[in-house]
Amino acid sequence: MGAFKEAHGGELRALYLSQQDAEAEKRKAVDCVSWDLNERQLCDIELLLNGGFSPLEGFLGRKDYEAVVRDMRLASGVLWPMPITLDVTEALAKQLKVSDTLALRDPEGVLVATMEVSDIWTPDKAAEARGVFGTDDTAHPGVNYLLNRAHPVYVGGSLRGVEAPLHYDFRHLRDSPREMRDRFAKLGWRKVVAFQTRNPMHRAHQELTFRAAREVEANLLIQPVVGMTKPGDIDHYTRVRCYENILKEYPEQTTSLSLLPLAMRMGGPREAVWHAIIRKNYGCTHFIVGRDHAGPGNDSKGKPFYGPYDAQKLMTKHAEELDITMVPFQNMVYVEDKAQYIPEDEIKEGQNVLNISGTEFRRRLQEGLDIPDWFSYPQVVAELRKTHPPRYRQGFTVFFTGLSGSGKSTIANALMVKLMELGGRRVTLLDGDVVRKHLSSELGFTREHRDINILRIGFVASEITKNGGIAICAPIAPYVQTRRQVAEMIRPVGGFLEIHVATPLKVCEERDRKGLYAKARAGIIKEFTGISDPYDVPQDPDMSIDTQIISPDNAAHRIIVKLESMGYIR
Ligand code: PPS
Repeated sequence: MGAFKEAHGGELRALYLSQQDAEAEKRKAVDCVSWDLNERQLCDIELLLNGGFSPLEGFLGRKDYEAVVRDMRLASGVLWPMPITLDVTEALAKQLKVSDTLALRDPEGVLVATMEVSDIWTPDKAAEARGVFGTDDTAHPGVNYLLNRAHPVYVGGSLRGVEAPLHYDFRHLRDSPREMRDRFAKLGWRKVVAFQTRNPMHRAHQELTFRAAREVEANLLIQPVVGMTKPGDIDHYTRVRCYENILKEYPEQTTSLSLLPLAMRMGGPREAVWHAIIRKNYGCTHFIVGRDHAGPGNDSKGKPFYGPYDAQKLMTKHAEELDITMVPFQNMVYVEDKAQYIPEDEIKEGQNVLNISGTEFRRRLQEGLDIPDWFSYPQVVAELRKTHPPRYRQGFTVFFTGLSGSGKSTIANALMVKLMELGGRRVTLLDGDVVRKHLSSELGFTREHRDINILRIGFVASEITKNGGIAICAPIAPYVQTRRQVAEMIRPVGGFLEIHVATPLKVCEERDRKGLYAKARAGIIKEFTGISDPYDVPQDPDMSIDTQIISPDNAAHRIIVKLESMGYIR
């Protein structure tokens, strides 16, 4: 007890320089080594600089980092659960030494802060993952980021803030901890309970937050995360419009909405403690911790990473040290006979409980099915439907892969014509030959060039898909890794179907329509797919077509039926 309170002393440690000093710092930084902050680092630095991560005074140095990973404390003993580190490339690390000044810039080159480098080291990331997240399973989004996306070297040191990262969206809803505290003071809000969320809010959340505020006789701050959340979450633009709608459902003058530019790690219990400290810095007195707070979902064996109430347990363990009080909550469920939401543990025997899981909710949105009023507010659902239309109004990509001469182009053309006959969406055919003429004319057939070619096709297809159109792609796309990258680009923005045109090499070679196989065998064409360059056979395509057995017209028809069964056309 005490250490944490003393460290904060109720005071914020914003790290911005005065305007005059900031100007001088900008001039000085011109001669310094620069690092362009990525999306996550920009989120972190914003909260470091504005005091959201108080008492931190910069990205962690090595001693603090090791203590945080091991004991959930800074080297001074102050409770701090999440390592906030600056990860950089080896190339940048080589240009730096301790006590240098590092200029930290946004992607446009604007100087956000300078760092007095105190430590440069290569962390044991797997040990960090196990210490912080309790696992090194990359099914955990925080672990996956750490092991597969974060750069290999950490640089620590104190920060001098020059200019806050810029936001153009929802500026009226963004507050620094100082501004938030001032607002509470102005409104006379002495007790404030904060609610953290990364999802749209429905009736259950409204009821839960309303109850929490009533229980502790406090005002309510809805403070959703708009930095980085779990991959696949609903985008924050849509969510904020939903929150603005739900705000109208609270009694006037009781509730406030403010956005938090936090990059979540989905760290469950440790993350809950971190969230609470941040809210304390924002001037809140209470913090709601519900079921499975900041939960990352299931591990690669299908088991939850953390127990549903582990976060509450860890918060309780450190309650004495935290200068903010937890308001624990059970899952809220709808009891039909009472037409009311109540906490799960208050259900009496024989009561009829209704529930729609997250997965079921998404399915109903996808298929344009009914979402009942007891579950959500019609204005919230309408907002979600705007950006998440049912599948038959979403864009999609049909991606053919197969050997040269396998029949991809013929089937792709037949499919295009059938889709145009059906109408409703615009169709673009990105055939191998067409793409090589218009998009990739300078490329050859080395592995590197093929990858660039396929990724270009993927990029164009993902843009078409995102904007509600249909992209039909028909390259050879011989490498599994690149095909996977394309699928990952497109799936978040619409439908993606991989079709393997599985005509055997022998047949393609016998047909040899363009005479290329003969030339390849003669060694005139080098690196020819199937002859002198590999083709990775798709292991799990959405459909496999052998043109020896089935005509192009029939193949296109089968694809149409498949698209119908998936709900993309009707
Ligand atoms: S890739 O691998 O996906 O980038 O290839 P793609 O863009 O589909 O281009 C394949 C067409 O280019 C012709 N061609 C070759 N194919 C494979 N390997 C080599 N070395 C090669 N050189 C030229 C060939 O005609 C392919 O056309 P399709 O329509 O597939 O028969």
